[in-house]
This record gives sequence, structure tokens and C-alpha cells, in this order.
Amino acid sequence: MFDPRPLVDIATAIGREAGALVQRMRASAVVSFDTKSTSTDVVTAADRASEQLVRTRLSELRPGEPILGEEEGGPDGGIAEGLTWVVDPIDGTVNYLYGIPWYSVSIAAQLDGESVAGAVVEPSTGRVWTAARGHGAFLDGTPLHVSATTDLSLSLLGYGFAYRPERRQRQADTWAAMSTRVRDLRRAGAASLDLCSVAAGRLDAYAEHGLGRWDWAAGGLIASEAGAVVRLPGSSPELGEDATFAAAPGIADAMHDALVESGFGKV
Ligand code: LIP
Repeated sequence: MFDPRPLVDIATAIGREAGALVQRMRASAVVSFDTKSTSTDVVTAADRASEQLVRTRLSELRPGEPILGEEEGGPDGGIAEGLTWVVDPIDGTVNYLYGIPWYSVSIAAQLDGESVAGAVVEPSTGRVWTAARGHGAFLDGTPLHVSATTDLSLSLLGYGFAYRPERRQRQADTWAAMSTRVRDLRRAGAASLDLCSVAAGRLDAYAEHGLGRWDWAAGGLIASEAGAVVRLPGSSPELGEDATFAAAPGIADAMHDALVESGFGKV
């Protein structure tokens, strides 16, 4: 019987090493960066150094297994058959650039494209979020459970915005429409930690478009193993082909319907 838990240990150990590296680099006065899809979509020297470290350590501990990383890419088509490692070297790069302590190193193992193990390391606090498929979700070893909320109007929704201005406007329109349907909204800037927040009941739901597999591969498993309803890109046309959605089960249907009514599926 396949046991994914040893893969969590590897993801955790390497994530901690990469987290220590990005913290050391953050301590330097200047964080150098380049831009990618837009002038606001940045990649720092620490992103690149972190991914290099993760790749090197995975090749030592798991030789020959493919790696998909945000900065250096991966197997053709993104995911190979069998086991693939999926890495976001710094999730929340803009937060990292600004010195806002809400970013992570996210490492997941996927089997035929489905996450079976994951670790989300918070370099600024040392906290580690983990999950193995079928074995629950944890924060520093403490079991995680989603919120028990059943009232949409009392729910806290995590949200995100793309880098491209034209899409941001449509996403802002949905944000505005949702603002009268829920308790409040939060835009924290790191998808992996938004998904972990749903797992911990710190958010009642989270919705965003345009994430990379590396953004959701570990956090989506952690949210699911904590009891959340999770819809990953390509699984829910009503929310949009590239939508990521996670919600406490007591409000999942109502949140889904409110988002669709607010135009979320058409941003
Ligand atoms: C970020 C995501 C965030 C999203 C940002 C960006 P990155 O990932 O975590 O949720 O809103 O646009 O994609 O680029 O920092 O790894």
C-alpha cells in the first residue's frame, strides 16, 4: 500500500532549508528582482536561489524524479506520469519584496497530477503546514480542521487578483459584488497560505483565478485534508477554467453560487 507520509518529511526538510535561505537573503538591505508577465509580476534573486536549492536537494534525496518549478519550469505539459515534485520557491513574492512576513516555500509531490503530499513552510515564523493524502492536515503537528460556519453572511472570504490590469478590473468588480454577501474579504497575497488559512478556519473560503500549479499543489491538499471543499483549476467551469476555490463545507455551495452570481466565473 503506497504511503505518502515519507514524502511529506522530505518536502518539510527541504522546505525548511529553502526557507532559511530566503530569510537570510531577505535580511540583506536590497532584494534584487526582475519582472515577468507584467511590470508588477516580479521574481527575486531569492526565488531563483530557493528553487535551485530545492532542485539540488530533491535530486539528492529523490534522484530522477521530475520537478516542476515556478521559475525553471518542468516536464513538457507541466506534469509527468508517476511522481512529480511541484515547487513554488517563494509564494507571495510581492510580500517578500516589500518585507511583509506572509510568504512561503511550497513543495508538493503529485502522483499523475494529483497531490499526495505537501509542505508549506513560512520562513518568517518557522511554521510548517503539512498534509499527506488520506492522513489529515497539520500545522506544526497539530491537526487542522476547517471552520464550522454555515452562514454565508458571516463568512470571511480570501481573494486574489491577477497581474494583468484588464483582468484585475473584472476581479475587482466581483470583489465589490461579494462585499455585501459575506462578513468581509481578505487579500493576503500568497495562495498557498490562503489555502492553509481555510484549512485552519482562519478563512471560511478562498477563491482566485490564474494560479500556477505550484501555488495550489500543497495548499490545496492541506485544505482538502482539513475538510474543505476544494475545486482546482479545470474542475469547475462555472467558477472559470482557471479558478481555484476552497471553502468550509457548511457554506461551500452558497459561496460557490454567490461567486457565480457575482460574475466570478467570467473574469
Ligand atoms: C502569487 C499568489 C497570489 C496571487 C499572486 C501571485 P507568487 O504567487 O500566491 O495568490 O494573487 O498574483 O500569483 O507569484 O508570489 O508565487
